[in-house]
Amino acid sequence: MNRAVVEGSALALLATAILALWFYSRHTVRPESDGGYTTREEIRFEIGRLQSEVYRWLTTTNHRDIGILYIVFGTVAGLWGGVDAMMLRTELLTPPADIWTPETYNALFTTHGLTMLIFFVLPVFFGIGNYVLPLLIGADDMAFPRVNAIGFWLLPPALLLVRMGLLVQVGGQVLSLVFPEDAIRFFLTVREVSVGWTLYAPLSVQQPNPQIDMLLLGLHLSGIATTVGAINFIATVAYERAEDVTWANLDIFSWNMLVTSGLALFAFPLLGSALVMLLLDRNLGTTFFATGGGGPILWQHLFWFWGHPEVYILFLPASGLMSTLLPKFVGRKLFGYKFVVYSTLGLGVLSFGVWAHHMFVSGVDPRLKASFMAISIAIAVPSAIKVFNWITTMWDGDIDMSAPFILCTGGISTFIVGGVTGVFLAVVPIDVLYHGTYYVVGHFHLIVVGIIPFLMIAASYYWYPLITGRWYDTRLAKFQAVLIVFGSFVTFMTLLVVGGLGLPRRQAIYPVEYQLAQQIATVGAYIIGLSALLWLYNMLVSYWRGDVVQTTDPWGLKATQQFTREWQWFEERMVDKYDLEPAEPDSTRRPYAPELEPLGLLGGVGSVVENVYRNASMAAIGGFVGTVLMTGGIGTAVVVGVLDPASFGEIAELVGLPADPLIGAGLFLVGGTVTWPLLFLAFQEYLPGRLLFETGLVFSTLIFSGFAIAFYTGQSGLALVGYLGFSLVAHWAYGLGLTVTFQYLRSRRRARGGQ
Ligand code: HEM
Ligand SMILES: [Cu+2]
Repeated sequence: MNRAVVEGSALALLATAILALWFYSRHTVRPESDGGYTTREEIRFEIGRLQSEVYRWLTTTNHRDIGILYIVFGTVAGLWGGVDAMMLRTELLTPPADIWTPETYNALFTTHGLTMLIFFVLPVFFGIGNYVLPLLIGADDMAFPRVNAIGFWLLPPALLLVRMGLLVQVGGQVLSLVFPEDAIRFFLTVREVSVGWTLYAPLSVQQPNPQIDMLLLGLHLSGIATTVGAINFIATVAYERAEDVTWANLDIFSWNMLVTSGLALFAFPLLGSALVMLLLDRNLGTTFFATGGGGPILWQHLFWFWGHPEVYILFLPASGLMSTLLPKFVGRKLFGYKFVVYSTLGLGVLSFGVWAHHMFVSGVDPRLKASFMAISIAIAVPSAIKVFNWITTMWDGDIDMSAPFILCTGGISTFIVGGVTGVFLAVVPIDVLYHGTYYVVGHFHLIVVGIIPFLMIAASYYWYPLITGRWYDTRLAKFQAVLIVFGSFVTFMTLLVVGGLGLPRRQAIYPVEYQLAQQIATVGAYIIGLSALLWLYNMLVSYWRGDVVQTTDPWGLKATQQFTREWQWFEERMVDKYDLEPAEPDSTRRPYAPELEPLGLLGGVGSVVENVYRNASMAAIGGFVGTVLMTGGIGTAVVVGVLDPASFGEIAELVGLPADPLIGAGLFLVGGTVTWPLLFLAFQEYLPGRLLFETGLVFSTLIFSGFAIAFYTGQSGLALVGYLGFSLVAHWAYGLGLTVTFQYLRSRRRARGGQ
């Protein structure tokens, strides 16, 4: 099939669908009083309004408008990159390269990676930052509003330069219907770049395709745009804060945008220089990256010195959103604010010290490798601090099972699996094995498709009432949230598994025995694609047809004292515009009061039995959720090879069944669902500490110790460390699922008027 035509049509279809939706939702809400005929004057008025709207959007310097522009731009780029991804996964439905050619496949993963990393993630985060950061810190606008506009308007030409290959190719197809081949030679020689998103020399120097030069120029331009935007964020946070906003109470999202911008400021100029050097090598005969000059390894050093900080530039705003949103949906303040700030700063500093972990197989000096390995593993510490702070924030909370909450917990789980698999890759011998396999793809996609877009979507739901004054469709949103979390796990866990079995990445053709796994991954990817479209539909249609927000506190944040500045701003606007009264909470959340919970050693066995009886259904649900969460960790451990599946066989043997790992796994699931939560409920009052958080942690650690000893199968050295690490993470994930489910079910029961 012809790639350019397929992709061009897919994009055209998408654009038409969006326009149709726009038309549909605008026109069905405002019935004309005269039966629907528009007069000539009205048409003129509409066109006049359209002109002034276009003019406004092109010239605006207001931070909220520019925020919207960034978000829309990023979303368009994300959809474009998403079409690439769907095409990639479609090719992989069958082992041979029979849908697209291998060359096309190479072009697809190159443009997919670049579009997603450069034109989707950062613009969307800069957009969210532009919209809410000044509101959060009580500033009137960004520090340099015009520079802000310039920073944005550099991006569309940059994207066009980078992706011009496709446009030229589609143009060529159309022209070739009319003109002879000779007349349109240019259109036929330019094609999308296919050297991989890392643009490794010498391939990127030697390929004649002129589109590579366009791409380098486009990337350079986007780098300038990013630097400009970053300077603006830094200046805004440093100088535009309201009087009472100090460094000690600056909100977490602004902290993250600040650190992100700092990273961008150090990283992007370096990328810019490297791109110029590559351009010179390609066009003016310099030899920066030729074997006689600096050599191809020089490119890798320069590239990854930007490239690794870049992954944190992408990740930090997402973690800032998590720290901002999660507390709102569990009714508790963020746990350990200071440590979350320190871990953010720590990640920022460390991320510049690990670039060579991408080069473990590139022939770098082994002594260097060892030090890069050490720092790469050390990076897990600040990441883990964040995770534990999030988990602790949820503990004992009043959980509001809304779409943003589902996305937050989904994001934490993908980040745990993505992060832990990253720690493994940071270990030289393991990376030597897995480098270049789907394992790497699974690892980084659990982060770049997991936590990052999940949190973008969560933020879009959370601030939707603030931005539009309307509600999105909450039921559709919940469905969409569940769908995207599910799709991501199906897709990328499968890739981790086939990578663990050794399937190389970046290949259109693969051995037949992987077909089923590849198909599962593709179906998962389609599920992700579908949920992205549902999100888009919800955002667009609700803009015109959603329920109008009737309160100044749509999320009930006053009740938990989390009514932050941007909502105060919203409240003032609503009061001004619609004469609403500021919302008064019915009650503020009751503080934790242990004496209200059943307690007492004297109650003895009687209370144990009573507890179990009262809580059996709760236990089953909680146990099931916990066990499923845990399976992710254990599955990864099996794939990585630190846990022997045979140990599951031993579980079966213990109860006198044949030593089959499958039977064992089944028993494990049933046992995990039934026994452990019942034990937990029965003994919770004898375990030390606060009812849920500490007891949950102690309980899952105890279970972990038992498990680790019982099923130890003779690992030693690194494998032993891995075995213990994985089991611990898996059990804590179990404890998290269990206790959060309990908490949720309990709060529902309370809400229904029960105990
Ligand atoms: C914070 C979010 C993260 C993002 C967005 C991310 C993204 C990526 C990307 C895009 C690659 C692919 C490079 C390629 O094309 O070969 C990659 C590879 C890698 N990542 Fe991550 N990563 C993240 C976190 C981590 C963490 C926490 C670690 C380890 C502590 C880690 C360690 C690695 C290593 C060692 C590789 C190289 C693997 C190889 O090439 O064999 N990453 N990551
Ligand atoms: Cu890295």
